[in-house]
Amino acid sequence: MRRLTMFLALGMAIGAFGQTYVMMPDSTNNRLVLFDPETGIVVNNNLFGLAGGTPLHALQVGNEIWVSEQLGDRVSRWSLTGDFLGAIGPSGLDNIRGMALIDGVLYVTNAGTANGAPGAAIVKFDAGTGAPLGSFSTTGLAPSPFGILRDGDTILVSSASANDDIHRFDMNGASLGTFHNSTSLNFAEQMAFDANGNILVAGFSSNNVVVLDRNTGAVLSSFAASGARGVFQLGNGMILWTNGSGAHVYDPAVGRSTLVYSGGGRYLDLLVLRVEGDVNRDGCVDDADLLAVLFAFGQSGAGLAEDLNGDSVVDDADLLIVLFNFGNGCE
Ligand SMILES: [Ca+2]
Ligand SMILES: [Ca+2]
Ligand SMILES: [Ca+2]
Ligand SMILES: [Ca+2]
Repeated sequence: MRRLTMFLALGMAIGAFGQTYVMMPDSTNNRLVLFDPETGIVVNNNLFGLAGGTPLHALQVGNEIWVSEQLGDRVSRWSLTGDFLGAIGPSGLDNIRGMALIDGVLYVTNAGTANGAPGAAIVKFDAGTGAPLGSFSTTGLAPSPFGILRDGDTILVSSASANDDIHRFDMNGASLGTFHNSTSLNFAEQMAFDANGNILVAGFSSNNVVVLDRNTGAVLSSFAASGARGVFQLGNGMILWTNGSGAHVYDPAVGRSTLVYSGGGRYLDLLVLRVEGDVNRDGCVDDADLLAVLFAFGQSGAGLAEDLNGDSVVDDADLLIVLFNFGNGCE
């Protein structure tokens, strides 16, 4: 009984820290959906409405959410509460899919040549200003690029058509060779690291999710996943994956998937919401945050965690932010 009580208390405590979510654009209902990163359970089936244009991949960029629109030929920018802030494109983009944010640079997979776009390529933008930073071609290597995954100082690019299913590039776009190309995986969409550091890939036409050895690219395992598009490793060891029917949780222990959300399933990515005044980012504004500000009081410089209003000095303004938000996010 005591053990059960402790378990419940722990569960509630974890719930209090639930500021991290998995987000997914629903391309049928044009809205952003949130899942629990531990269990894959839907937390919010409509955080806010999207503009349409087949929203495919939502990425957090600072305090904004950027969404690739495959048919809209643009990356739309949204506040965390769903205010439309503008867009990158359609100039220079056509038929875009998955994206990645790497060291302040937005990488966008592009397939078409309309709007002055470069065809099969990765198009880069400054994630701070949105300014274009050029592109590199993936023609003949990842002929219809669909997803990007950073792996150390390299990037993997998945492709809807071989060869290759997945090709490796350096950060400047130079080819580093085939990562994976076989009939076990066809029309590769989203890639993600699994709990062991290997690479999950959604196979849209091979109707599966495969696990590839991070070093060799060899298939380690796979499971059936009809028309798979998105994939994400959950904290509980199960796999969240998506397709045109919605989102599913695969349990490796029983070898079965369960539908957890109905809609137009697309790519999955993390959304981390910060509670205002939460200096130590444990999801709760309490005396620990107050003490942190007091200890740092008077310090100046860029990027201080205790500088809550971002004016490069820790002073009474930051203290007031903690006090005004005291107790927020706490059970
Ligand atoms: Ca287009
Ligand atoms: Ca293949
Ligand atoms: Ca805190
Ligand atoms: Ca300050």
